[in-house]
Amino acid sequence: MSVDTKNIRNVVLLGHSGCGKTTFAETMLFEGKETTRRGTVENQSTISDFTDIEHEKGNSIFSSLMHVNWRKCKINIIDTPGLDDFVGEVIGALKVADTAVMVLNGATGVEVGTEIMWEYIQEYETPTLFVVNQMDHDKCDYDRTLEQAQNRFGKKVFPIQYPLNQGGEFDTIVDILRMTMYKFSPEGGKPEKVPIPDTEIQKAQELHNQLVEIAAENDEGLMEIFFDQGSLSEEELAKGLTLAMASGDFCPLFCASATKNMGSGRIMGFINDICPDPSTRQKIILENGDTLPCDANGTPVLFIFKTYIEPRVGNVSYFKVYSGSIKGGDELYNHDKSNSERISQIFVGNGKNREPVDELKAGDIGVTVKLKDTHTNTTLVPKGSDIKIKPIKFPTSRIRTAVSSPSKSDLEKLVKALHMIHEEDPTLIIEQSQELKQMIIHGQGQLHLDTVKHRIETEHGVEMEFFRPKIPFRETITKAANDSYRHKKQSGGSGQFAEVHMRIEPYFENMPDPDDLNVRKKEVEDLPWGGKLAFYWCIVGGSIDAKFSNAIKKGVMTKMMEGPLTGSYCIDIRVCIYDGKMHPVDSNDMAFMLASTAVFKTSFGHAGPQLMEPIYDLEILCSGDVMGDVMGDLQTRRAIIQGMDSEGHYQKIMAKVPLMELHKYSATLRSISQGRAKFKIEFAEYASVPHDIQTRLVKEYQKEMAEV
Ligand SMILES: Nc1nc2c(ncn2[C@@H]2O[C@H](COP(=O)(O)OP(=O)(O)OP(=O)(O)O)[C@@H](O)[C@H]2O)c(=O)[nH]1
Ligand SMILES: [Mg+2]
Repeated sequence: MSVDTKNIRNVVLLGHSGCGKTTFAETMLFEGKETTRRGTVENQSTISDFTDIEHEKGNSIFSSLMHVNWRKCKINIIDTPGLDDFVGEVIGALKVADTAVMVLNGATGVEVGTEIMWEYIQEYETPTLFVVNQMDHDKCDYDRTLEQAQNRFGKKVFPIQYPLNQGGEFDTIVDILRMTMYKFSPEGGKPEKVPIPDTEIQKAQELHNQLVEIAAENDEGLMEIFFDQGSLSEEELAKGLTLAMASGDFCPLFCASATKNMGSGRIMGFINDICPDPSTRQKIILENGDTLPCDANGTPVLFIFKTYIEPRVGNVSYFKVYSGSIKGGDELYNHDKSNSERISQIFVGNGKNREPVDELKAGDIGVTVKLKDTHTNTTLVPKGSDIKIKPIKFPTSRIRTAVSSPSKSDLEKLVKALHMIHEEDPTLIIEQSQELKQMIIHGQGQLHLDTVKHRIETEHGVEMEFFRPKIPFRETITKAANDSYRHKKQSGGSGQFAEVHMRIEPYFENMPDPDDLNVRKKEVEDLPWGGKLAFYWCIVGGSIDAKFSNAIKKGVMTKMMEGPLTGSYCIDIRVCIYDGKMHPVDSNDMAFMLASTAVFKTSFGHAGPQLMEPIYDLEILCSGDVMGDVMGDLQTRRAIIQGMDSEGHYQKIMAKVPLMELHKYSATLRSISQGRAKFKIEFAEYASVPHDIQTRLVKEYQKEMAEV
């Protein structure tokens, strides 16, 4: 039996690494009788973390789909990794979720990971509920955690529950929505409901009244009833709170202990009663900006939000039915690839286990296998429909490394394995850099790339080595220079002859024409690697025939592609060819090309050559106590601080840093901040390399060339 849209709830578990998401998912499944054995992260027995690499690392690395039936609802749960290196998994899951469950660690409160997740929640405008987990932890401090959450995310974080005790003795929660108290036995599970004691009733009632006001505020009808009667019925309260959640004005907060199996039942009850179903969520935005109602009777629209490659099975595709309904055997169309795809079988998932189902309706999340050529971010629709869901925007990379395999024969296997991982993980970018003559992989952090390496070696049996990646420097000049070169070669019969006189100058937009030369023809070219080459033909009196101009330009380009300083691309140069000589028999294109390359190289050396390096905008979010160390480290990286800002308990630092100095930054930042800092980078501009560093780099290049 398929589940109706109004009975579907799609929740994503988010939070800083180690707050207890995977353990919490396990208690939800156990309470919902999806499993009879409550697994633990320590015993590598959770349903969510089922891969070898997750067992080895003790952290979630992939998002995983589970589901549980609770009262009238099917709750799809996606557990995500809290480590920022695996943020691609989080973003894909958030895309299809209708409620975010932000798990806080009651012992550590709001953490950097919480802040980062909150940013993504804002982007997707996902209704959110908070869970203060680890209530049983010795160092748990519920009040501090609530205060931090309210300070950081606003008073919309509202305590639906508060505990009467915490730490080792935690077993009692006051629920101000139900106006009852839950008391757990030491094994957890279903609590006993007891009246709120007299000592607490006033506090509970005050909070309850605030809750009723929140419920009334989002609907005029409810507001009127509230003013007339001073209260709302249970049904009205639920309706109002659903609206408040959907509008983002209300983020209820709950208490739980995932390891002691306390609290998840009530939270699932709330998800069932109050959290929005997929159709009440804001309409879905399509790629063309249109909207699509989540209607089971509409056009079938499937969106693939995640791909996992399973040994012996191949691609396992996770999808959300955005509209219509889907049955095993249905035929849909992939417009990206112009091919049709038969959805042979559909499943619902619980970790690695899949259970076939007949039908999934709008809003539901499912799994299928063996699609021919359909990847993450693809929309499948009936042939003829042009509906396309706005794709997931994965974050840009933060670190890069050059890779190779020690044996040449494994190189092909390495490339294949990397592409398979990219299929699952679009945040891993593979680049065969012609410019740097290296294979470079880009990712989210050292841990991300280390994990890729580990998978390549264990799952694909290919050795992979990391190297320091080269820097895509650029070369340019700072002043004008005039030079000439004569290329002359006599070998037996016909010889080679060409003489070229060249002026080179730094190019800039709208630069005036040279006043001492007679410009005959101007070509200004955008270079494929950025910057420009202006090539001016200023020959008078036919000293060089115009038919050789292309060969001369080609000669310049040859050197522009492998600059004289470090072999890097040259940019922003104006070249004027103003004189030369030719020979009626011995001059040809080749001779002029060689002469031009040679004169360009010489004049470049006389024109104040300058190496340019890529500069990145770096943004760091770190906890205040590690700020000093983070700043100290930046000083060793030639960073220029652009600004500082405080965000809650966190400090934001903006700086410009040369790419050269960002090598291994991810690992260093993690170690100096003990994981309490995150960063992102974005290419900003090219800037001059300081003189001493340029001298060293040029020497290194010359040495390297001499060794070849
Ligand atoms: N005392 C206590 N420990 C908990 C609780 N929930 C989880 N833990 C422990 O905290 C550690 C991390 O738990 P996980 O469930 O793996 O945390 P996570 O949020 O999934 O972590 P990532 O996958 O890295 O994002 C494990 O050792 C758990 O046993 C809790 O309620 N109380
Ligand atoms: Mg986890």
